[in-house]
Amino acid sequence: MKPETVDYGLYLVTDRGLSRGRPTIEVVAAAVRGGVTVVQLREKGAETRDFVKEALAVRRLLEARGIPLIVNDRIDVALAVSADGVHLGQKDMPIDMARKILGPDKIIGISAESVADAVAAEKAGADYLGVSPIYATPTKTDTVAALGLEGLRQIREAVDLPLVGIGGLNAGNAAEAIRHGADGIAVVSAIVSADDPETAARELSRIVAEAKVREM
Ligand code: TZP
Ligand code: MG
Repeated sequence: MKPETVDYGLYLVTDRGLSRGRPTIEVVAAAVRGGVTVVQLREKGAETRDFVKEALAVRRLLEARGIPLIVNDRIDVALAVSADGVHLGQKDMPIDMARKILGPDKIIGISAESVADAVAAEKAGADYLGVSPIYATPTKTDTVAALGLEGLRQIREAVDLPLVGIGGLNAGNAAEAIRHGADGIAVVSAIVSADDPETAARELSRIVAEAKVREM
């Protein structure tokens, strides 16, 4: 999938520990039925063997539906399973090195925690940015202070790259993130921990689509 054709509207980030005992492949399948447009596999504690097995299964599921698979951190895993790209944080592999390894056609997403991060990532050739964190969240506590909607707005004004907001986003605040310049919202718990991930994804997808229409 060409990086420039991606719809970032509803970006699912997995977390098996928050999925209430449901296998990630099942949560992803439900989220896909509900309308997620990108899936990032984020398996912090997983053994490599488990991670590649799961990534292959998820890739098969997504490939058939034209939904891009992004792998968190692990460039090796992304290449091994022919994922569409990787998502890298500020302490992960630098973009220029990642690009050298991955080549021009893979998607490289970068977590931007400030305007300076965003500008640097754009200059270095990132394909999209995760603006992180919009709100404080128990899902990830080793973050900088929440950027808030104003922080998102400032990053929107500083770069042209697609932006996905992440951190504490849910059905109650997704629309305001879109209104403050996000092209999409990235969520973990709002989908993976939901009673019904399919219904949760469908609702978020509708909210994002409606907020985008109002932006146009
Ligand atoms: N990066 C910044 S915040 C975050 C990540 C992976 C976690 C977001 O989780 P949630 O449950 O959607 O708040
Ligand atoms: Mg990382």
